[in-house]
Amino acid sequence: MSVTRSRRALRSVLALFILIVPAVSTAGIGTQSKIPAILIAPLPKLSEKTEIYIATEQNVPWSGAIVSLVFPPEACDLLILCGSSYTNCPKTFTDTTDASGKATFYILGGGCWGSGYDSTLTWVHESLPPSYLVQVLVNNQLVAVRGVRSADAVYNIQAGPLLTASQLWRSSPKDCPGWAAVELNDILFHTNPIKSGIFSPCTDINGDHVVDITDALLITPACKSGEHCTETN
Ligand SMILES: [Ca+2]
Repeated sequence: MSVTRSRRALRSVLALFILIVPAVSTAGIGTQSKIPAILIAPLPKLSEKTEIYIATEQNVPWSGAIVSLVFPPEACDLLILCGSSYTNCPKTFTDTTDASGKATFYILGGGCWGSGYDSTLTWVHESLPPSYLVQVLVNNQLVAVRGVRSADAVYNIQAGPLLTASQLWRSSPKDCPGWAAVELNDILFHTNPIKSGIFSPCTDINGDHVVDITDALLITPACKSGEHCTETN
């Protein structure tokens, strides 16, 4: 394989240190807003999207709000975000909420980033510093941070273990494009948590702190089709 996957995301089950991500200001958006983990896929199908619901402070759908997802340099470097140059970091994706208050993102890539989960609007039980996570902005105001999930969770195409945190940080060169692929090892990786219901951050695809059939359905298209994609030079 000519391109490396070594810039693949952190298997951040590995605790550098566990901290509670400080509450990000949610001034301006309603408490019923819903911001799941950010889902990326090599070739996103209809189900493989990140759908963010923004409510006003009166908790009615906010139409016309500009929602931006900013992948900071740490996430941008270590995840694979296909379709543009690997040197293009940080990366920002933007959408405007529709009449039902929803902004929808189809982001090409692979990897798992962050150990946390969504607790209402706060992202908790996170091993990464908040500044490493995807910043969620509404009308240019930071309202949340989130981890990233994908069907493509396993680094090694061989039957190897997940990378340790130290390996990951060392093996994240910034000088070549990355390759994301959903392969047998990814399916095996996700199968055990889904069958057992034992919590695994990288298989909690929607970030609701439960690993169940909902997560399985979100990654089924990618697992069935064996998708892949690449970053460019
Ligand atoms: Ca879940």
